[in-house]
Amino acid sequence: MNAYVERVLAETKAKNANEPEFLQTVEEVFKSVEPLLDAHPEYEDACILERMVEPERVVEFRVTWMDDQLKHHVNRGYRVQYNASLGPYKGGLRFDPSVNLSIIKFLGFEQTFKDALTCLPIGGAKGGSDFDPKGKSDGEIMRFCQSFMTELQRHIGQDIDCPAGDIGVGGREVGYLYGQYRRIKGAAEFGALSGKALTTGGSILRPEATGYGAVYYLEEVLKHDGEDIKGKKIAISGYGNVGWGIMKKAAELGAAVTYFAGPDGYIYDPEGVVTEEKLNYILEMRAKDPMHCKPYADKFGATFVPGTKCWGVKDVDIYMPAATQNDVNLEWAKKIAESGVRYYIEVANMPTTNEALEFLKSQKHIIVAPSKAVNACGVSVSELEMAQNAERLYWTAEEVDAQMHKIMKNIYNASVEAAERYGLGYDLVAGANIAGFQKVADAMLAQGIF
Ligand code: 2IT
Repeated sequence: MNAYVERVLAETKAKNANEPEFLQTVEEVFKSVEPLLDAHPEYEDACILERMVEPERVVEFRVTWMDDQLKHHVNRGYRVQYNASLGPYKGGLRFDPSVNLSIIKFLGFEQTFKDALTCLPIGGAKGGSDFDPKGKSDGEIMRFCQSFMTELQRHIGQDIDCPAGDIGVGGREVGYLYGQYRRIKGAAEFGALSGKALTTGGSILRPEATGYGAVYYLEEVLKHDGEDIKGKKIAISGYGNVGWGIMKKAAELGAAVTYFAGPDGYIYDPEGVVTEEKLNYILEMRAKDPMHCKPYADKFGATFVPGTKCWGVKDVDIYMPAATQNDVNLEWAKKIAESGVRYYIEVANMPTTNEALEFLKSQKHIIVAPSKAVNACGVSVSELEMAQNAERLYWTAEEVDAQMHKIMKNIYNASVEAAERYGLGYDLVAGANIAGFQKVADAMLAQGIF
């Protein structure tokens, strides 16, 4: 291992021993940029790695809110403003009981390099709360969002930090957050939040963007292999906003998601989630109860397999984990390798443990694509939303979609080129890490030591 990486990893582990997710992503990224560090000793001179493991700012705050029975509750809120050397901090908010500082730091770190890959002027950030939105009434969600924003508003702004959604935060939550921001600031500052409704400065195609972009990236990978997406079958995990976008775009291009997994088990629908009725039902089912996908099988006569994941099924061409972090561990990775499926396209942020990722990359018959490239279209359309807000205009779907295609192609090409430049062959994972890292590191150098 490169001595500089080794030293900074050891220091980071010692300092952040109780942050496993953060350490996981730091190790994954730093190990894969070793060839870049070997070629650029100036990064070590300027303490680039030491600076990259320290977010520019961590904000942690109390969120008190009242439930429908007028009982008080206290949650913890976070905003990690990771790195703004490329533009205002940008990244989502996650509301989920699993949220803690390690998870928000890992997401902020990943977001920094993802946002760099988009080649748009945005820095990296992430935030959220351990608040559990499941089973809460609309009024409870609204009061929580208002209380959360009452504190967060002092740290964000269109030129400072623009949060958006992530797990547990969708259009409804962004609407409540923006409303509170606007009331406190006394100004219609649309660019302070993205993922807003179309009537409130939102961008067309933002809800679809992450899933569509993942499929656009997949098309580039298939093209490289002389393959076409038409007729391909896909297994995914997760059927939230991102999974739904994948289903919809795949159907439009003549492919089909035939397996999807949720918290209660997985669905096998041999015909695929391809009709408008099925696609709409996914949204309805999720809004009603995000913990169970079984109702889909009951409604459409599909197969439901309880209590397990669909990794390892053989009758698909592509796997796309689109649920949450560490969905695929070494055990699942071995099943994936045995299945003979060629394409493993990460979509959720860090869906693969480091040992599983290394194992999958070592399998010659599998092409692995990394989430920070594959899922970057979501934040890209968020940035296009900021651009529309800044010029006080709305773009058409055609304009936004053309940009989405361009951005995803650029990300794919930049990753391929970066890997080739360092003699790594067709390594999309290392290529994306190197291309994103180099952009951030060079901007940091150019702005001097701080
Ligand atoms: O992980 C992500 O890129 C997001 N949750 C979207 C971030 C954004 O600012 O749209």
